[in-house]
Amino acid sequence: MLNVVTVNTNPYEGQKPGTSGLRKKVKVFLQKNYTENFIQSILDANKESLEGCTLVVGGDGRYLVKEVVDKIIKICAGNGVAKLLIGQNGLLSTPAVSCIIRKYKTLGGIVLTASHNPGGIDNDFGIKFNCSNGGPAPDATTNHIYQLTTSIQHYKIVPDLVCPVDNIGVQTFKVGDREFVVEVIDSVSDYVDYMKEIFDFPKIRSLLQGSETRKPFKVLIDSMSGVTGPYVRRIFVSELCAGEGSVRRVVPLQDFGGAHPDPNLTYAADLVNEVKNGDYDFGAAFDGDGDRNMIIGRDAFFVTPSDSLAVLAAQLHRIPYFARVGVRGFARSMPTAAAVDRVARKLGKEMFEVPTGWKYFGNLMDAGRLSLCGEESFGTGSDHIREKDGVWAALAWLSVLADSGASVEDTLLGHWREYGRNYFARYDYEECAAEPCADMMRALEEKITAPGFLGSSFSSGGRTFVVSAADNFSYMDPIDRSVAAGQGLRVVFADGARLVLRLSGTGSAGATVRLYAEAYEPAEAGAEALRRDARQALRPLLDLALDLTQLQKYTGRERPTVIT
Ligand code: G16
Repeated sequence: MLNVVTVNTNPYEGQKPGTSGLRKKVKVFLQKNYTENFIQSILDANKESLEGCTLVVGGDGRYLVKEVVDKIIKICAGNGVAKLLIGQNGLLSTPAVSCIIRKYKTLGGIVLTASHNPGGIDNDFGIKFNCSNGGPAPDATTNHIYQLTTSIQHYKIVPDLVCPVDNIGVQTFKVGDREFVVEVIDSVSDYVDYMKEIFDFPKIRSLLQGSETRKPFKVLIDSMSGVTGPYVRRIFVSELCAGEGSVRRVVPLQDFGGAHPDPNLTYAADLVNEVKNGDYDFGAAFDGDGDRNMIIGRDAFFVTPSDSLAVLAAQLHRIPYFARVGVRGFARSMPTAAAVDRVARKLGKEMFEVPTGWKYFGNLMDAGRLSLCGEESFGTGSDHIREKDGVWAALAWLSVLADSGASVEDTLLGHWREYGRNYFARYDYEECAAEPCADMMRALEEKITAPGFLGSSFSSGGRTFVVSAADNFSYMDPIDRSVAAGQGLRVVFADGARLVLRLSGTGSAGATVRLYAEAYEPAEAGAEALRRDARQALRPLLDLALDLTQLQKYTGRERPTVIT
């Protein structure tokens, strides 16, 4: 029989979950009791339902995942949890956690990831709690967890419990007079089974393989050494028979091979180059924990996440899941370009604009009002689970292309011809000094909310921009009426152009400033206007943004760290 030990501890400052869980440098998590405090606080926040419950545990394979899985097992055993479902070797993608929580109706899950942030001993780690709907905990829960971290005095643990997670199978332990079960599950199976229900795999397979009358459709799928590797191999190589040459970086590595596992044109540049220089019709990349995606077409034709969302919204009927369950509303995060809004209008669907953070979509989905949503930060997903889902997005695109027979580029051109084009760019200034950035936000908020700002006009690059709205975005959840205020400064212009400035909630050090710019070109503007280089099209707006925000002065940065 194993015994529960109560260990005295002291609170740490700063254990406040950000946009998506607690993300800090690995070395912060390595401090004595730091990780234990946070895990105990997650469990305490669920105190009422803990006795006899089941939780899902898994992570993206980065440095420290296995050690923290071990701590979670021991602390859960000490706190009356009845059962843990753990991915083999501690590996589960974020969408897979969501899928498994929902499938087995567990109390929730603990996800170990810092998502797209780099891994390794000198980089980032993260812990996130997902609720019984499979989605990231809402603000009320994360605030509660945070409150508990500020006063924690002890945690409960079963130090002598030894439970390896290398092999699939059930292990049962006697803890005091209770039974504690750990089931190590195949990381991939539940998720893949679900994808096979959602999509028509034989149809995608025949697209990829070609036929007597059609060339094979060649894909290159990049897991960026993150957790999606095993999922991608099982789906694209074993199920869709795309061939080993159609996948890359499919072995999860603790440090993602030293790369930044963020699927965008900067960090997935080698995929982009391979697709550009090779004979590929389609490319996709996913981030460390598998919830983000980037889609490119032949010659590395880039699909912005905002456009990807709009195209899928317009073509959801081509996906068996939606043909079966129907299509409800659409949603996007506030800084995401409004391309999908136009689709919603045309199809007569409800449209929601929420703050940045996938957690804001969950209530709408649970209430049956939201089918498809996305974010400019390379997140796309649907109500099939409660997380964004990278592999799902790639399969959704392939389903659309298999059904329409069009290329990626033609799909986009057709979409712009019908709806017009929302040019979009985001400038990130990473790890800046926090104080001047806070000053910058304050100064800009004062400026844009001052009397006279509304209606004022600015000239830039030969264009005139007239302010039609300006505020610090605030959102009231239509379901539970909770309010999230201070979600980003936005300036909207009369021609539909928009500027947004906010501080990231996922960085692990200093402040990361995000500047978003969007300009709308109507369909009537003609082919040339719809096919411009995005940065060129946005130049006047971006120059105006730098002037308005005084970004370079406050951050001391000449140029952004990343442009997407
Ligand atoms: C998380 C959230 C997303 C959010 C993104 C960026 O993504 O789940 O909803 O858009 O962070 O947030 P921020 O702009 O505050 O850095 P992930 O992929 O990191 O979990």
